[in-house]
Amino acid sequence: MSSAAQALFAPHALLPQGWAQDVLLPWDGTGRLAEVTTGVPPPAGTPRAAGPLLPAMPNLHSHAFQRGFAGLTERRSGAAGAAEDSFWSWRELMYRFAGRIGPESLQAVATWLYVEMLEAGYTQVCEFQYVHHQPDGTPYADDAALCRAVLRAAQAAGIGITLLPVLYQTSGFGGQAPGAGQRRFLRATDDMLSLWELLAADVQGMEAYSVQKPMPGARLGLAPHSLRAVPPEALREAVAGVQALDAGAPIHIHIAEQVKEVEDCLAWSGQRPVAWLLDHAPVDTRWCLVHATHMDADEYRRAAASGAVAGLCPSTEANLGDGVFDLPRWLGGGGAWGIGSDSHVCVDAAEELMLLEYSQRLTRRQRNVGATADQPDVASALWLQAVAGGAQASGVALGGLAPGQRADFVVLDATHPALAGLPPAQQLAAHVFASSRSRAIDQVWVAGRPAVRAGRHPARDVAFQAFRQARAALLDV
Ligand code: NGQ
Ligand code: ZN
Repeated sequence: MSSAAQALFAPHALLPQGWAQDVLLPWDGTGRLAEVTTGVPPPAGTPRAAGPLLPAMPNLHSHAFQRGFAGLTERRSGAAGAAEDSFWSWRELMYRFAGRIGPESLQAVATWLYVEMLEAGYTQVCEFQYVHHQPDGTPYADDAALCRAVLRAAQAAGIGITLLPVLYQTSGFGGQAPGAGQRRFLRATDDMLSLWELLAADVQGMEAYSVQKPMPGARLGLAPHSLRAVPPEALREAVAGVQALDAGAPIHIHIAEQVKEVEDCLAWSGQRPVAWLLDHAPVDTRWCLVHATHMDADEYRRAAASGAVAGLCPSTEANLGDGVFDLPRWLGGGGAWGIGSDSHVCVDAAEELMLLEYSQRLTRRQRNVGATADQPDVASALWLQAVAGGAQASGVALGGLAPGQRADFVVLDATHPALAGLPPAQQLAAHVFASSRSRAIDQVWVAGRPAVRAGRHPARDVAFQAFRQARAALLDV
């Protein structure tokens, strides 16, 4: 396979409308698909995908630093029983870890994480970046030091990034003073807008595509952390300020993840969080409502109709004991959704989709809940929906195998024991539901370039060594 390829031929590819045969996928000099033609003979000299070809998956929610302590909180903290361990006690441990991260360690952890993401079929990451300052809360000499660390990591790994610098001001509804564990996150609204302008220049530089060093798209958005952390006036000003600079900038917010958050919001405002947000913010297709786990029927209907993407993080939501999103209700309202790996206890697009579908089956006692009238194969249906919603939340054209979209592909390993000899839709189903946590990915392409071959990213070993050292140093304090 030549890295200078300008087209790929796929005997089987998952197009937005479903599986197609003998698909030719040529792209232009900016790495975007020029056209998608089906039923054509393989052109001489064009590389051929050895397995079923899928659109690559956007990862719509990441806190990169949390990869460094994934797996380290699976231990009961007291004698009183499981009730003592909750999202909120996990958060205390997470804050301790967040207190130690620095620009170099963040870059090392994020680079490794992004290598893992690429190997797992994700080609764009929405990085919800909220650690901004030094451990005592004073800004770094370069106010953008930690945001720039994740931009460098994305560049080193070759993953597209939607950077979402986070606005964080309070510890609870009604303007409660932040705690010591939150001081690295705090920014006045003006400081956020100046940071945003600094980063806008960096991100624009990354967008430049040259034949020597093609870069996948970078995009800058804004993340008001949550209604707990951002008072109404700051939310209004920051969103308006960013949208004056870039009218289409993605806006991501954590919302209604925990029951306590809903109760506190009701006590503060008389409204549930999603209802409050829909009444007080210009929620539309630019918005990503991360988690949105606890909505009543009216909130499901209104939020879906707003055009916002539901940012589902199935493995983290299970890990933290959040609750279960009602996917059929959301789909019934025409809602868009995508997946994020959030705290990175799992970095695998297929596994997230499996967990999402299984949470629905367990609560409804039904099967194939995510399938649609157009797409009865549940893995194909989930994959396509998550790609479309993830692309929308990323603010980047990577919404599947269609002209104008970035040439980002996953080629499955058709020789994997779970897949070998099956028809293509069943190979994807086996990848999602039946590969027993072993990966069935052969290649991943980003903007018309192979980023992963034979399941491996070329920087895997170097990135892993740096990650290992950084994690050991972070834990040894
Ligand atoms: C975060 N994570 O910002 O990392 C949050 C926890 C919070 C998730 N919500 C902190 N999964 O929400 O206050
Ligand atoms: Zn989060």
